Amino acid sequence: MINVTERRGALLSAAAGAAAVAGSYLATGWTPSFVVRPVDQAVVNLTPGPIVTFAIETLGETGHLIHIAIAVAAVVALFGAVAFAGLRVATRTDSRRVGAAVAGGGSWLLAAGLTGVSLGALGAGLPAAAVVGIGWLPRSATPTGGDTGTARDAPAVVDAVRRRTLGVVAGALGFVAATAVGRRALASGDGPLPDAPRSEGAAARLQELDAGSLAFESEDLHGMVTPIGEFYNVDIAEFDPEVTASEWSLTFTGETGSDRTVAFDELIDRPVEHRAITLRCVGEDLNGRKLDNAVWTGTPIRPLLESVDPQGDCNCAMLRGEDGYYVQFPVDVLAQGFLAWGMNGKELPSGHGHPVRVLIPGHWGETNVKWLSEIELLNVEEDGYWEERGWEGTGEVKTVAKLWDEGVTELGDGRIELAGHAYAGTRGIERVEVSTDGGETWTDADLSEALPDDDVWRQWRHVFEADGEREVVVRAVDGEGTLQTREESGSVPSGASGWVRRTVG
Ligand SMILES: Nc1nc2c(c(=O)[nH]1)N[C@H]1C(S)=C(S)[C@@H](COP(=O)(O)O)O[C@H]1N2
Ligand SMILES: [Mo]
Repeated sequence: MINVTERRGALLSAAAGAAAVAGSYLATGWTPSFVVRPVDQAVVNLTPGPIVTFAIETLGETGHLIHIAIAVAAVVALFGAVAFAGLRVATRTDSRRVGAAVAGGGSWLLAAGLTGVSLGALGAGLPAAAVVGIGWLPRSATPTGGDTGTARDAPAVVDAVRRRTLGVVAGALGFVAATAVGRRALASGDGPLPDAPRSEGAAARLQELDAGSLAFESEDLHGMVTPIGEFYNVDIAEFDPEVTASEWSLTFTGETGSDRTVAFDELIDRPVEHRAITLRCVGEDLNGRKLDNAVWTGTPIRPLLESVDPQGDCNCAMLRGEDGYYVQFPVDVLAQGFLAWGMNGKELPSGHGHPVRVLIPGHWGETNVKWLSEIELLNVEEDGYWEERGWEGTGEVKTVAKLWDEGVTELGDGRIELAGHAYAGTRGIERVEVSTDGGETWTDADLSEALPDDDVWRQWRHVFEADGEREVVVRAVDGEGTLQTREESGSVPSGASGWVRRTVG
């Protein structure tokens, strides 16, 4: 049987655990120093490949939420156990101070142990100490006289204890809620991203893309360039690594004539380019939203690569990021790539690989390593993170024409505008064809201007008279004249294929 005291202890401990986690979040925000992060990392690492694949394929964002929820629950339980010990010690020693010190000090140690950051860990320690310090009651004040006994005591005493407990628990939950809301507001007030070093030429590139773009009726449909805050995001971890430009370096290792480490200042001193490069994730649905375009500021990889004299037998390299991500593909492909420190003229935001990421034209998103730290030249091919989990996503992108919800607009005069983006990597898009009769007949859509030398999507637009329900189908033809594959397949393992179709009108 659980008696009143035990229930009270459990409730207070849970409240203290939640308050400790919230306090850590208040101190650190959603950064690697937040106590949930190491546990989340463990959850990710311990999850078997097929489940990760299932989560991506079937659950999508829900999959992320689930593993975050598991990690948060585990961390609340850990801090709850420390608080519970604090309550016990308080009762043993009959001292509120000692109990609070044990709960607070223990939580601080636990947080510091988990994150390695001792100052931020105070954020976890203080609320835990407060909950235990305020919540604990001496034997003389509890109905059952402390640790053991049953609730046979005077109703007035029971009531007073209950009020005290609920007050402390409500206070702790209020703290959790205020922290969750307040910290987010604080983070979004971080202000605009600074301009990237040597990004002066990016503005001209952005204007050039703008000038060649189609005007859409729908205001929600992206133009040629995706705004930074709306650019899609795919990460293996819930927490972005925090790497400052002065800490950052890139090391070439493995089968090289000579290893080499490049620092940030050295990198940005190299010849600068501003390139439009579109990214698409191999894991997205045929008509999914993990396709975006930006203008990136950076420097070509080829000269750096040649300077280390790659010598491996497989002509292949493993790239690694600070988050533990790794991907392997041919050196020839890497040599066409780009090391970027700017996005649409701004410093790379943390979610897109601050301070430096790789961009590989025409290849699936997973080759574009963020928070890049190492390029290892190999002798033998090895699987990357996603390849170990069953994907084949290091090759060239498939051709696709999208028709998103925002791309269908009733113009009010009986006509409907269909609009979207089409992408075929470095092959380019030659034509987008639209059918409004389920694929019987086809019309060429209007296209935004073709941009040479880039790896960038094109916009398409087609207006037609709406006369009842129509089945619309769209398909693209790439710059080599090849029609988008008709045969339908899911995204696993090498990207979705088929033609996007939807009912309109
Ligand atoms: N270090 C690192 N790089 C990474 C990833 C990652 O999880 N970690 N995800 C890859 C995948 S699968 C894709 S589709 C792109 C997405 O880039 P974005 O988040 O900037 O859109 O980054 C790639 N680079
Ligand atoms: Mo991806």
